[in-house]
Amino acid sequence: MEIKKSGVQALVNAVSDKDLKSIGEKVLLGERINFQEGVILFEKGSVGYLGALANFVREKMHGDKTYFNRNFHIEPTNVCVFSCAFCAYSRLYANREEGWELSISQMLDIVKKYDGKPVTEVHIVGGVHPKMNLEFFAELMRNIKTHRPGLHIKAFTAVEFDYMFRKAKVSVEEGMQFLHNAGLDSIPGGGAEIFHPDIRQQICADKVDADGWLNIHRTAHKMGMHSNATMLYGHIEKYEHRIDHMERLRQLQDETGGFNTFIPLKFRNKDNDMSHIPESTVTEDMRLYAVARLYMDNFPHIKAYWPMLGRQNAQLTLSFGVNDLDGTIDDTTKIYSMAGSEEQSPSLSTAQLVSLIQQVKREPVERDTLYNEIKNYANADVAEMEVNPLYN
Ligand code: V47
Ligand code: SF4
Repeated sequence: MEIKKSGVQALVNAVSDKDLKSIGEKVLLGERINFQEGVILFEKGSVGYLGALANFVREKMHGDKTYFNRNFHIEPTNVCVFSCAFCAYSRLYANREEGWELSISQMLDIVKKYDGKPVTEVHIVGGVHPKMNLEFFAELMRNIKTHRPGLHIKAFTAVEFDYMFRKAKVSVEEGMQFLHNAGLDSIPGGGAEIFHPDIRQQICADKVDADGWLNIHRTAHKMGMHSNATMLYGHIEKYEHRIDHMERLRQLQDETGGFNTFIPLKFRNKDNDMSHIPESTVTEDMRLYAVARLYMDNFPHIKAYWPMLGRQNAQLTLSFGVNDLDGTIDDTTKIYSMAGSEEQSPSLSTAQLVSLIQQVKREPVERDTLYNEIKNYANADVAEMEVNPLYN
């Protein structure tokens, strides 16, 4: 570790820009960088410099460990009352007969498909359908827990919570407690997009605002639940908006400590009302991941969601601050593929995920949702795993 520090130290010493040098020195000393410094990193930091600093922090926190979990997704519906400009779902409301909506028993059938398989988490997120209310989802939670009590339920974005609580006329505390009692264990990070109102007004004006999103997560944290946070980047936002977004999350994390993971989501431009906007380059993606690792100093984990980036770019992020690759996912439904992600029906076997991580000389570690380590695959033989049904 010391040798690596001296390498980054030499890089910091050699950089001629005085702002980048002083930020680099702060990072090496483990000091927090401020708003202005975050913006400077975006404006002036080369991909190489940002990557070296972020990798230094990543390795100081986690060494080569790269986490993943064994999970599957359920999307209850693709119909949505909101009209986010970047989302392929939002068009469907007017023609909702073309969309799908799953009943509780259909969703339970999906859960049952994994009986006997060593998955640890179900991730449930979808559009906001007016008929799927608080009681419906509480019933779903209860059914899943009755069928498989040990399965961790990570479900619903703050957008879905906000709608179902308002419709049921309950407070955030009451609604969250009700779902928690029914079996909800933790909360994924969706719906955050870009918090700053100048951008939010243009891309998703009609859904929960920044304070509402943050308050839902604060409430969950205070009940002892953990959650994730996302940021949809690479569209019309400026560097200031990205740092503003990260700053708001960093402040809430200082207050509650309830976030596990920050997940930057790359804007994909297929089949939505922002299709005219070009997607960000891989270089800009890597710079973003690196700044996220540097700025979000109180977030234990930075996750690359591989279906959005593609597998090879996800591997690359592991040198730019990322230490988590989400999971096996097994999603046969549509939100990402509709928006143009690399993966049409994202799913990787455990053997494939382990191999992806080993190929770039990192240490694969299977975790549960709360980052308890389940198994270290540093010395695993992928060829053997591939013929073992436990890993496929
Ligand atoms: O909030 C929608 C995004 C999110 C597009 O917490 C798009 O573990 C890119 O939050 N281009 C929902 N992104 C998904 C989400 C998530 C996914 C995986 C893991 C976790 C977690 C959370 O999907 C939405 C929105 O930001 N999204 N459309 C698009 N065109
Ligand atoms: Fe609905 Fe979410 Fe899509 Fe917005 S991003 S239209 S809230 S599914």
